Amino acid sequence: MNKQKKKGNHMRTKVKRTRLILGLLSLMALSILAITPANAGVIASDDFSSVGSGTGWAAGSSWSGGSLGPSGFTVFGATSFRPFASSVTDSNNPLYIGFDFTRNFDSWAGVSLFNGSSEELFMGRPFQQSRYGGEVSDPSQGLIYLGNVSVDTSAHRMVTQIDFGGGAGPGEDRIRFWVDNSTEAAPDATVDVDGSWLPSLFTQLRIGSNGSLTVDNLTVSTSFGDSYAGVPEPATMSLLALGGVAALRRRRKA
Ligand SMILES: [Ca+2]
Repeated sequence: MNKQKKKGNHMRTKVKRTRLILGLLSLMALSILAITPANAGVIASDDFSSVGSGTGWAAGSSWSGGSLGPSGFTVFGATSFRPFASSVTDSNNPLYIGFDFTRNFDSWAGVSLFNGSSEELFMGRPFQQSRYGGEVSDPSQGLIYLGNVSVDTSAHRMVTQIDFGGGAGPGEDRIRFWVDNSTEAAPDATVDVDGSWLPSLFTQLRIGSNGSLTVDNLTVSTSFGDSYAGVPEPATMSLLALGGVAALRRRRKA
């Protein structure tokens, strides 16, 4: 009697385990499905996992003048450029640029959008500023905007949006800026700029600092979510897949 009861309990545990694994598998499938369409608006990204990693960059290009490490790409008193595969234009509207940002030493540090050799928008720690923000380049006067987060040596997630034609005045663009802030409706800074200050296309990105700057999980996209969260690293995707395979194996054995 006791033995049979035990067997029954064992069967029920088995059924429960199979149900649990099936549940986990469907959750995994759902998360992969959720990741795929969310990345549809990604124009360029780099997880800095290896030299030449990332998508949306000119064929054969890579960041130079810096070093790759576990926390990203670091420049030290240097600038590093990488051209886009094709020009990023105002047809990608609004345009979001997101990255992990860690700086050191008392100097400027930032990621900049360039049109050819002309720097157009700087994002990070503008020269001598005590808070993070950005600077719109202009031959006569730079326009600096700042968020609420004070400059330190911790890692921060920064997102900048260019809303082409979204400014209050005629022909004005609007720039919105978030630091460690995942609420799109409440940016840390909002500024309108004359549309003639910002070009309608960008050809390359620059990572630069007069001190040290580490950047990771860089994402240029047309969605706040993609640029805030960053694109999952291939390692994460492989782990998800491995988890699925392992669960299947366990299920077959059971
Ligand atoms: Ca990385």
